[in-house]
Amino acid sequence: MEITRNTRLKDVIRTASGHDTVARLLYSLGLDLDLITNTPIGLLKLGALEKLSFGKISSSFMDAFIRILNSLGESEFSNEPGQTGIAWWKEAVFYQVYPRSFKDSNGDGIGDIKGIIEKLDYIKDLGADAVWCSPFFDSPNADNGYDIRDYRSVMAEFGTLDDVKQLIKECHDRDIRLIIDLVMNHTSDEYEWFRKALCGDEKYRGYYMWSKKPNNWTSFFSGSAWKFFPQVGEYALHLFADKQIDLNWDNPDVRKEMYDIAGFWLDLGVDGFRLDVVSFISKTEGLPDGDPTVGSLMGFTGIEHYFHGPHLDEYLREFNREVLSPYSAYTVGECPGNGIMMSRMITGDDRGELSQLFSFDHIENPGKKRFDVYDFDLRKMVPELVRWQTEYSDHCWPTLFFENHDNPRICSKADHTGRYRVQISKLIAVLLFTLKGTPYVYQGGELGMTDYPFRDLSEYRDVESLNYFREKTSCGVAEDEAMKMLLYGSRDHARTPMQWSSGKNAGFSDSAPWIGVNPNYTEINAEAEAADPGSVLNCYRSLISLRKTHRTLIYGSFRKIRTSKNLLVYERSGDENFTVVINLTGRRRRNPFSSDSSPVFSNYPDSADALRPYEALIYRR
Ligand code: TEU
Ligand code: CA
Repeated sequence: MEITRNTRLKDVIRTASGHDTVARLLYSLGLDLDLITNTPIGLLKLGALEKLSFGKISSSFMDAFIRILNSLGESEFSNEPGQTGIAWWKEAVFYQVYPRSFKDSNGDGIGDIKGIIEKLDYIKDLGADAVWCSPFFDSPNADNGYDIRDYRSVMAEFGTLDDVKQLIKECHDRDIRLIIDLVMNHTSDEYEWFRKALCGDEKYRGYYMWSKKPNNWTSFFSGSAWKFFPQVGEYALHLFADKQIDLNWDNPDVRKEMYDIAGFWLDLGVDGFRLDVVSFISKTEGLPDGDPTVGSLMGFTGIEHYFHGPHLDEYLREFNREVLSPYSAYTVGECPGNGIMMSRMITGDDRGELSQLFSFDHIENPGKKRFDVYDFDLRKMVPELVRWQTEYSDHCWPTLFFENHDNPRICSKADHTGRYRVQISKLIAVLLFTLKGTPYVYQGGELGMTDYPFRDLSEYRDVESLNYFREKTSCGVAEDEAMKMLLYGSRDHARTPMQWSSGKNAGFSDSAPWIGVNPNYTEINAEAEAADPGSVLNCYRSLISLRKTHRTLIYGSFRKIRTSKNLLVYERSGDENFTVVINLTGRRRRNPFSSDSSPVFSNYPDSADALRPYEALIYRR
């Protein structure tokens, strides 16, 4: 179906690309898709949006928008219900390790592979079945290992290839699966391929994306996405730091290299991959300029040309056929900005692409971006969360996560006063382990670790934060205001050392860690929490075990029960029935179920008739 200004909105959102693009557009304006599905607005023609937007949507934006809608190809999808197949990764609880900040085994202040091995029993005791380990490959660390200099060797600071082989073995000895983090969209500028390209080697030049005249795309880490290399007199594309150069996936040799690399690690025994920004690998041919309005709404100019590029599905299918399926490897793709319907194309069980993906819209409130100074409102994430529970289709399986190494701590984000740290952390655990999908716990989330009280720019380490500060202040933002933005959005909050004990450096290392330890480690740490029955850690343990002993919490159907917007109430049904009642606010609310029966779980130590701030209850019938 060709989309024009005369297409009615309700027809636009019948296509996968139309649905997701309109939903994303509304989301960035702080609105919800229900606006179109549940009201006569759906009857309006696309062109009418221009007039209704009070100048927010320009005519050139509408042109770009229509072009995007029509360029996304494979659009129609069917809503056929199906049978959800079983798989180990649907039943597993994943635990994400960020090696640099997890455990230092040799006293140099930097976490390492041997440190992870030391703590595998801790991960096992938590109840996790699988580990996702962030990159440990050789890297100059422009972006903490997401800039890979050699895909087949290990960062010296982290250990050796033998250490990783040992890690694989020790995981498997404990029945823990291990997936590793493959960064296939870009390489370090210090990688052999790029160095050869700079020396004029034609073969390797073709591995990257060049231009004599850069387009207007911006980098995720501030400024232009192009860097000039005088050696060759041209600019190379880098969507991230200028030491992370984008690979040219349209070159079959590049794809072959990547499949070989994946095969190398699968031969060593890893169980699969988390694929870094894998949805960005295919870019619109000719690398045309991005639309400025789309750019300012999304925060990044050019994104419509690669967030689900023209050959993405084709390349993922090829990757799967060539290397993943022969090993039955599991994959979870990082797909920022990919909406629910297009995600079905990537993860549908009959599509032969990826097992699962991470999409991030629920992590930020509608209309907000990570560096905005605001308190995250849990209520506003509900429509998005519920949609992935009900509309993602029986042929797909959601991931469940609220934290990772790129986001501030959720308990701080939702309440910067810290007053309800314990309740919010446990509320999040209830969502992780009672919603449908595969839970991903990020290291320290199970302790209710918080954001770090950064005061000085010198305490930050992340290239994104440092560049952001420089960009903002050079554009006239006052320094203290820019500092406040970092305090709300920096990825470094998630990267402070894991708090193991109340001992020196939180038990992370014998010497000063590479980034500050949160001063609250004396109270918030694994050792103290293990001994406290009411701790966040013990809540995680008991909810994981609840989930494991009741398959209804894994495969049972999901139904949202309508109450007020301040509560999230849902049911998981199968052999049994679980009802989950969550107060999403910091105020007392009436409990619609209080007289029914007593809950099997509460995030408060005692019971009460009314729902207390952020109270979360699980009932079993
Ligand atoms: O992140 C990609 C990504 O788009 C974001 O999550 C990003 O960190 C930020 O939100 C942009 O505003 C992945 C990795 O998870 C991240 O650590 C890397 O820095 C990035 O790719 C580049 O490899
Ligand atoms: Ca170390």
